[in-house]
Amino acid sequence: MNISASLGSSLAPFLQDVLHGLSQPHKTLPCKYLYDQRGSQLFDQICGTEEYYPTRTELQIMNEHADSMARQIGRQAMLVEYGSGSSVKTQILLDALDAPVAYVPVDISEEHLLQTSAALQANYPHTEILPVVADFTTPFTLPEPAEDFSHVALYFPGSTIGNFTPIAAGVLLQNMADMLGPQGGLLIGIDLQKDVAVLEAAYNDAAGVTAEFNLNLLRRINEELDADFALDQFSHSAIYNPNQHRMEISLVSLREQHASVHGQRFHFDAGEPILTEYSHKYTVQGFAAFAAQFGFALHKHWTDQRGYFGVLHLVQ
Ligand code: AVI
Repeated sequence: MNISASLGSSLAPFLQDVLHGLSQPHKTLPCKYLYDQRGSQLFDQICGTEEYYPTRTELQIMNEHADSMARQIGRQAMLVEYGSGSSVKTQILLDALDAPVAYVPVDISEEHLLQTSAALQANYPHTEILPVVADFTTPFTLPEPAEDFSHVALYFPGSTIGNFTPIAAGVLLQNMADMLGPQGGLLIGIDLQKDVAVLEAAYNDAAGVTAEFNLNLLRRINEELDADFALDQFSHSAIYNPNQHRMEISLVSLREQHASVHGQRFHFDAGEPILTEYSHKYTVQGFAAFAAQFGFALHKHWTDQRGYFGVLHLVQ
């Protein structure tokens, strides 16, 4: 990969973010870069591990309560989904909704988005599928469906909000509130606080898939940013911080060492962590109180029997 040729193109922000993150007193790398093609495959594998409960629990909640959710959302909505991926959970919702006018999947990965959208349009001929290639963390314009719709229903599943810092989550909720307007609603999946052993097992699966997912970030930096991290000299760590109610996921340097990224040399102490991801865990009432700061009111929520995961409908 020719870095100089790529500067000024889409690689430049990645390089800048990596150099910036590794220059901080507490080294950090933005978690959005975990999801290259290999990282996305590994994340899908994580979802299938015995220990990682969120995906299957949320799916179970959707299967059980989609009719009730659809009633709360109401008729003739324009359903917008952030970070739609392969839209699996959305199809459960689309099947339950009463005359949805349009479905707008929003994702940064164009190829995957367009493929999924074409397949969905064939399955839902009466709902206009209007894909938008965008980074939903910054404001973007919604498309206009051909038919009139009564309101926008925003769907944000997967507890992806948990990977944002509280400040970034607040910015996102404010952008959502601005986009939704007074009639709109937000259906959001959040991972709930629970036994620490359950949480830590979910991010330290026995097969080592989460560790590989985390280390893949260094492999990606080596490959794309002309870096020389010794992958076997960093180890995966995922620990629950009970004060901040979050999993803190990092790569820990196994010895004192150096690594260069695009000609810039970084020093690592033995045991020094590079923070790669937060995964915040909430209570339903705690999240509702947080969202209330941005004009949202909790309308209804659904959870599983163990109370592991919540899907909340919040209205403006
Ligand atoms: C995508 N996100 C909600 C996952 C989570 O649980 O925070 C990412 C993940 N990281 C390691 N395992 C899963």
